[in-house]
Amino acid sequence: MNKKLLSLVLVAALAMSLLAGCGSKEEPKTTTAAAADTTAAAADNETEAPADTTAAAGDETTAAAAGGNTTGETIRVGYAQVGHESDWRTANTKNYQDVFSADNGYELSFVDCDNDNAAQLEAVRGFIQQELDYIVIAPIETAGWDTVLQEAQDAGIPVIIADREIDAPDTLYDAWVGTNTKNEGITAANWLAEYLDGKEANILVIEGSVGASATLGRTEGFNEVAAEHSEWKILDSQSGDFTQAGGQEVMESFIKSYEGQFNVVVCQNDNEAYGAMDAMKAANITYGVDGDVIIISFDATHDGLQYTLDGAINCNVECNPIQAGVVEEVIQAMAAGSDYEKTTLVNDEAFVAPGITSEYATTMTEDILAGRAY
Ligand code: GZL
Ligand code: ZN
Repeated sequence: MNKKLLSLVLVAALAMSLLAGCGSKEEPKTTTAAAADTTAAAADNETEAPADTTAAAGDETTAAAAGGNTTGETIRVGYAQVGHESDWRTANTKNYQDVFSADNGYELSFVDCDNDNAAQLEAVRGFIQQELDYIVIAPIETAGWDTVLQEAQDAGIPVIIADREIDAPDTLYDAWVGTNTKNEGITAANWLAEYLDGKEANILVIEGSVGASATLGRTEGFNEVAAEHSEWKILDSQSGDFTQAGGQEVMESFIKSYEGQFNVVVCQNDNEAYGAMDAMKAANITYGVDGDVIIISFDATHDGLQYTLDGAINCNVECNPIQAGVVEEVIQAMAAGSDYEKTTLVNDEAFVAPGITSEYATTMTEDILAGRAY
């Protein structure tokens, strides 16, 4: 049994499918649970999952059962969300609004912190003042959390860190639910090595938001594998802030400095890839499976996978935004006073354009795209 199949069997045995809300482009005002079922299977790559994590639990029925507050009283949850910078973020926000709905027995205080650290700390302090029951934080940056987490702890409010990671002692928060972005970076580089098969790579990287663990992880993971390939050169690496405008701007400046010298562009999320494609098109630079430039992207959102299916993006490494169901199960366990996992890893996989077969990624098909929930 090949490694990928083995890991799929392992993950299937361990994890159940996640309940997923359907993503939408606009910031949803109110939402109804339009849940579809996605199975998050892990793609195998060279590193181990971090210690003491469990695969995301909760198949559709479990999540539906858990998709409801069984304590008999309304639970007040604060969610300090990164912002609205990307399609990934929109899908993540909608998922939280679907799961922590009034119908499900919750009162969700949702704050879109617009990628602003100060606003995010203020939002958390606001949750503490309102004496909410639980605080969930998707941290914009890894740094600067100790003081406010101590304040939440002193106020006796459990805190769940979600999506991204923070640089703080894990005694300062009660649980973590998210993805392993270093593994995502490693998967992307492992795929590139397989695809290039020894050929040279002159690589440009459009990084995510400065100081975000997703940026740090993808960069660290990719660079760790890149260091094993003397035939690769990373020409430049700049932040596109996880936005389409940022991706376009950085790609335009890269073209000015490196036109004709690069054959790989790594975009640390789909929205940056859309911007990079616009910039390359405007400069008559071809990309994708039939082009001169290989594009690697992250997130595997709906439009990102459409571009992958179309061959415009060669490889797209998923980062699963559908995490609210797992966060809810942690909150329900806390409310019931029962055990819960301190860290829960939401599994990802990777996808490649039709015509590409890979040990590290699944070849895209119409059916896969049709079956995706975001
Ligand atoms: C990843 C998440 C990142 C996505 C981006 O876990 O934090 O933030 O990759 C999003 O699309 O903006
Ligand atoms: Zn090599």
